[in-house]
Amino acid sequence: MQNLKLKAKSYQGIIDRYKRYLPITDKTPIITLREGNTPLIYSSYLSSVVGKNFSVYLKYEGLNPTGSFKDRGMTLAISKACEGGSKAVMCASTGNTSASAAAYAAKAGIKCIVLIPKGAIALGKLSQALIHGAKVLAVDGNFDAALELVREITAKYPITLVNSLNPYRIEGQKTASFEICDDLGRVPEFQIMPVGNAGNITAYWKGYKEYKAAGKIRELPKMLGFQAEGAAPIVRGHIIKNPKTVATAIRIGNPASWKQAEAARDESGGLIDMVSDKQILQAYSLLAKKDGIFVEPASAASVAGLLKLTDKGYFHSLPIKKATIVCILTGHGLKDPDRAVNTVKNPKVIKPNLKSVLKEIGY
Ligand code: AN7
Repeated sequence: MQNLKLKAKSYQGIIDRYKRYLPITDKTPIITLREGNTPLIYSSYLSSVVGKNFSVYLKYEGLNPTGSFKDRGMTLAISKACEGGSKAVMCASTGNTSASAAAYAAKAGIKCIVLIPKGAIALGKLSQALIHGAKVLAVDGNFDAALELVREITAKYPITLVNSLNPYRIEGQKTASFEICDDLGRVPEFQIMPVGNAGNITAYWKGYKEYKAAGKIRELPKMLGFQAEGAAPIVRGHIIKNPKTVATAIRIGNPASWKQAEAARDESGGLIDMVSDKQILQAYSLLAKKDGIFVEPASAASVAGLLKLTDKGYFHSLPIKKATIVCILTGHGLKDPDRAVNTVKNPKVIKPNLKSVLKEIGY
């Protein structure tokens, strides 16, 4: 395929880097946009908030080609779909999956169909699915209803499902755990992440377990997942019919990988808890102001969770003296610029002269 024409030894994406851990063969056409290899950024601010001897790192997945972690799973799902001769893929999406599916399907030259919940996805994500040429249909219902339809259609027609029910999505996404361990040179003690449809927590946990089995790491991290209060089926123990949260990416009431998320929580000795929209937006602003990192609201759920656990004394209640905590920042802030503008004051309009500017900036 195209990427193999590139002889340079530059980074070639997650399939190339981690092929020995992935279900690919010499015959798999590799459809890549050079996803992965995202930075793990130390946060001195958050480390100081948690306390002495705690190091907090941020895995900035918003820097993937389409601006979210979905690209890791999509490169493999689309490559395998092409290997199998598929001519069309389909997904339901709160936005990021559709943006990623549309981009990778475009690269592969196959058809992409996406069902989105009407009026409930961020503008940046919608614009991505549209401009990449996907057939976008807005369902007058929520994500869960859209996913149900996609499951039915892809079971009956020759269209490949590329939601995280597709095992190749999970396989691709697990490479983020590998990167974290490779970058740190060890496993972190804790990993904190948002939970929506629960594919990503399933993928990370699989990745850590495989790295341990391969002798790359000695221990496993505790998996700490956070849902939004108005969309917290796993925390509450029942399906939420009308999920509500400003974090539209995780506005999901019946996660497809519910059981796997509980397994990751229980096997790791971790937890799945929830944060309010207010806590999410506070963390969202804090990340932008203190760390210079712009994420979408759903991603801020991990840092909101970190702050909630810190307030509750969770980390200090454990029999550990020092620890590394990794927060996953799943998507870029530019996906949802309206939210940013609505969270702060709009710029003040002034006269176009020196005096007016100097007065406003205090010089
Ligand atoms: C930024 O795009 O479900 O728990 O359809 O976009 O694996 O679902 C997005 C989910 C976290 C939750 N952060 O991950 C979709 C979709 C962001 C997201 C999640 C999503 P999962």
